[in-house]
Amino acid sequence: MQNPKVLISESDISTRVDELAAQISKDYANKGELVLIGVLKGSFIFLADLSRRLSIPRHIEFIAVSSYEHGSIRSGAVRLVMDVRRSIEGKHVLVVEDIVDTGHTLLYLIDMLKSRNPASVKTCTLLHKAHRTEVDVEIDYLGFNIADEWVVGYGLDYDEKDRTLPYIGVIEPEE
Ligand code: PRP
Ligand code: 7HP
Repeated sequence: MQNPKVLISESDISTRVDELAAQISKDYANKGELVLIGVLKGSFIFLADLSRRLSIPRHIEFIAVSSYEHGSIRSGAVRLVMDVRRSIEGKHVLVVEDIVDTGHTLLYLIDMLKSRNPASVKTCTLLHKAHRTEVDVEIDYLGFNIADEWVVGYGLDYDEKDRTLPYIGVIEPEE
């Protein structure tokens, strides 16, 4: 089988992750411990790389959600599947996503986390399909805007395949 076509190379990802980590480290300097919440599964590689490049105190948590689907169509409804393990009350929180597509997942998470009285909730995503986003969701730190194509690699999958590719590639989904 052919490998997906390179959209964003390994070195371009690395350069951008460096830049994001530098900006986040600057913005959160002297604000105490930052709680990074990775959204499973897709964010696991991005979160690992980003978190290791920060120069501020940080704590890692994971959360998992599931989108309700009718066939291949997502309804926009999101359900919590796995919660964080520690309270975020009074903490600065940064939600880390691999991709914002319709925006429903991130909007659900922001609302849910804000209801727990954290000091702040901000968002960081490696990729954003801005043309597909259906809701008003704030992205505070963005890696790359991309077109409406199905991307895989660096944590992202197509039917659980290609998550561990070192670059972001484009595939043609089968019907
Ligand atoms: C992907 C991605 C985001 C969500 C974005 O997760 O990791 O969490 O979709 O989509 P949205 O903006 O349209 O809500 P997915 O449900 O594919 O699960 P996975 O991360 O486990 O692959
Ligand atoms: C979710 C998702 N996962 C992998 N690749 C994409 O292009 C995606 N859009 N939304």
